[in-house]
Amino acid sequence: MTEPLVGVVMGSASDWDTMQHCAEQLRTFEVPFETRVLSAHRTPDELSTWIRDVEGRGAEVFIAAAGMAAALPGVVAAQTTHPVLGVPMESKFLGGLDSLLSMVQMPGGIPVGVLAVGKAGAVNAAILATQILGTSRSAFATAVARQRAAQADKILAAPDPSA
Ligand code: RP5
Repeated sequence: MTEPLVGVVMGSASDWDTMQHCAEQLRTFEVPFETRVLSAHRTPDELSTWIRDVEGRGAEVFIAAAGMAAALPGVVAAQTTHPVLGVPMESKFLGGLDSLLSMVQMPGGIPVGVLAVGKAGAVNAAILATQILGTSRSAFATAVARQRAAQADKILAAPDPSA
């Protein structure tokens, strides 16, 4: 079995509806990854154990998704020197602005790269993780470039919405 290059963690199983799009994008790029539901608040010890474990098995990038008081990416970043990408989940009462602000205001010295709220962020986190891996693995860089070209072709094939 291929060991994961990306560790994808989410604070609750309720985040999967959104994060399945991240997993799907990683699969499209054939990036080996592993997903876990682990919470900074509800399962802090198990989260630390998993970070060490998945790093030991080769993970080079982390994607962490959480909603509300979204501490998860920051807590992951505090425990690894690999890049951590945060995906703010849309939340019931504050629409995800709470998640976004919780993630983006990291103190200097412990960075988290924060993506858009919701599905766009989930997909973009997967693309950005693949781009990071692509700096040392040309197959991943090529996969991203191909998708970018296909995306442009699709738009340019139907440029007039009134036609
Ligand atoms: C966060 O709280 C999770 O990431 C989730 O987005 C949110 C709500 O969690 P549940 O109450 O649905 O488990 O920790």
